[in-house]
Amino acid sequence: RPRVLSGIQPTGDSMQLGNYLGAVKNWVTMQDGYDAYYCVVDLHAITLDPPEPAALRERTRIVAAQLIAAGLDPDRCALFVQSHLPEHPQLSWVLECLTGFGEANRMTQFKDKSARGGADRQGVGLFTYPILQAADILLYQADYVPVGEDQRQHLELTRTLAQRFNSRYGQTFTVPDAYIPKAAAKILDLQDPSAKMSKSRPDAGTIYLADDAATISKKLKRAVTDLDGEIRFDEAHKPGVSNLIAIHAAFTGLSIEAVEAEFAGQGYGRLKGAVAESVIAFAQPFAARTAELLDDPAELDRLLAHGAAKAAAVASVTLSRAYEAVGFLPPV
Ligand code: AQP
Repeated sequence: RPRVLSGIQPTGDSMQLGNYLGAVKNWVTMQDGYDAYYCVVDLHAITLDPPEPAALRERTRIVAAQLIAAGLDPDRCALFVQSHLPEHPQLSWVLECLTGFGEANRMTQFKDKSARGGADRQGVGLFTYPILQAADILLYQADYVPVGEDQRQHLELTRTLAQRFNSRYGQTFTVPDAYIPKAAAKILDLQDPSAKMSKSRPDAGTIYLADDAATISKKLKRAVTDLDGEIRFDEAHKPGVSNLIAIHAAFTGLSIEAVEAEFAGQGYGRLKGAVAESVIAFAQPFAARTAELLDDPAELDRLLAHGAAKAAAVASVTLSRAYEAVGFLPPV
């Protein structure tokens, strides 16, 4: 079976709609037919505004619970926490030494995220995190990486580093392909449809899967649209309306064309109301299941330990091969 690996950061108190539609929904589908590894990437979560230690621990459990509530089954996939596997930073170091400074500097997420903070918020970790991400992926010899469109450039870097390592030290890593959904690959901020929806942007433009029904309705009611009043999918000229159509289509399973047809000639208010209903129909049972899982943190931790053991079986083999290829003296 082909292998897949992907990760999500435990930043914020809940995953947002874009995380689910752009990535996690595919993770759930890919448990069948793929050898699937999914990781809560907590090492990445301290790259920008490191959270309070207790909050980071809590958020790690929340994301893990949300992933299970979304449909991941710890028996059918390996669901684990990145910091439980020391192999991730151990491989990352080697890949850092293979990465050009200019190459890392071209990463647009680094530019976006560092532009948002002051100089004191820009640690070296924010600069090198795409390389740690490459290690996350290459350790598992992943064939596919199911991610949203925003991660395409990082995946390209991963492919480049795998090829560079293989040509310098001999065939060691599988060169992975991105697996990006055709629809909903990039969910946009409701208040600023020129930006992607993100946990680290202001709350009003981001729907969290933990938001209650009233909050979801309010955020959607206030979503920025345009002045021509026509419900039509046109990402270039009508990004706000197209975003609402894409969200509705993804949650109802309808095609974009079917949504356009359903709302032809109607006002934006009607569309927003319907999107709110389809999001809430998913979010309410999802929140209830998440709460149940969080009620028993010991069981959740046990599931994550089980996932870490499955991940370690693969990661330790890859790391030993890579270290040996580089020429590090093996421990006896
Ligand atoms: N707006 C989006 N549309 C589609 N996919 C998205 N993803 C994130 N935002 C969108 C996908 O979600 C997965 C996990 O993302 P992450 O939390 O690890 O990091 P991120 O991409 O940086 O997500 P956020 O929400 O924007 O978090 P912050 O603000 O903390 O950095 C990835 O596969 C990503 O493509």
